[in-house]
Amino acid sequence: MNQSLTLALSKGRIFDETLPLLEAAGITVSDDPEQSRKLILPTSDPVIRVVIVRASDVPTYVQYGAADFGVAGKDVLLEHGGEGLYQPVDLNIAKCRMSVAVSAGFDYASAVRQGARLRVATKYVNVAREHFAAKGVHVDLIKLYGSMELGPLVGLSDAIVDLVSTGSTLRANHLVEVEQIMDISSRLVVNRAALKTKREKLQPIIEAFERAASLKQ
Ligand code: PRT
Ligand code: MG
Repeated sequence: MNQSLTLALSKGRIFDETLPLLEAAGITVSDDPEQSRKLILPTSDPVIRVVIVRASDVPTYVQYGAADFGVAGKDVLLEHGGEGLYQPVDLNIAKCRMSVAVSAGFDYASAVRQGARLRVATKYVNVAREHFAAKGVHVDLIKLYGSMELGPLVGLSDAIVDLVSTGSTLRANHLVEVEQIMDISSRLVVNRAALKTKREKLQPIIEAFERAASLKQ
């Protein structure tokens, strides 16, 4: 039985914060994806390799079995839907929150109270739709792929739904966080078929990740 494993990671914070978890499982990656242009990185374990993909593509690679497992933010998983994915561990890494923000001068509370139709720009249309529907606020959602912070500044939208960690991006753009929707962290995602066919190789890694993550709480 082929027990080789492919792990999908995005470069940047997810790669950086997954390295210590891999080390806890006895696996090291010597290439740095920020330096190297390689998209497939070998590891110290000859049967385990890492593929570098866009953060929002991790669930797709794992869903179709092009990668056996991966690490993805809850934000990304909620938009993807999680189909075909087993999500055994909250890794407690790449933490932030999903929030609603508006321009410093915008009176969000009274706009919501008056039942005005709010224009909301976001990459996270599913989360945003559910959040405002639950509050009974009517919204026009404008899908963006990045730089959401610009939306209210140029009159594209009244509000944005985006990830916030330190708050410095909002401050630098004169935006104010008016609602926190949910806490975000990254999860381990495993292809459902691989979990069965490659359990022998996967299980110890999942357990090592679980132990290392529980120490991070
Ligand atoms: O950057 P790229 O377009 O390639 O993809 P991506 O933004 O999806 O990937 P990446 O690597 O930036 O983020 C991967 C995951 O990290 C996300 O899916 C989140 O789960 C998690 N994460 C944690 C964050 C942040 N913190 C974060 N601060 N993702 C993005 N941000 C951005 C945020 O969108 C905003 O523009 O950082 C800015 C806010 O940061 P502060 O510190 O100024 O508040
Ligand atoms: Mg980013």
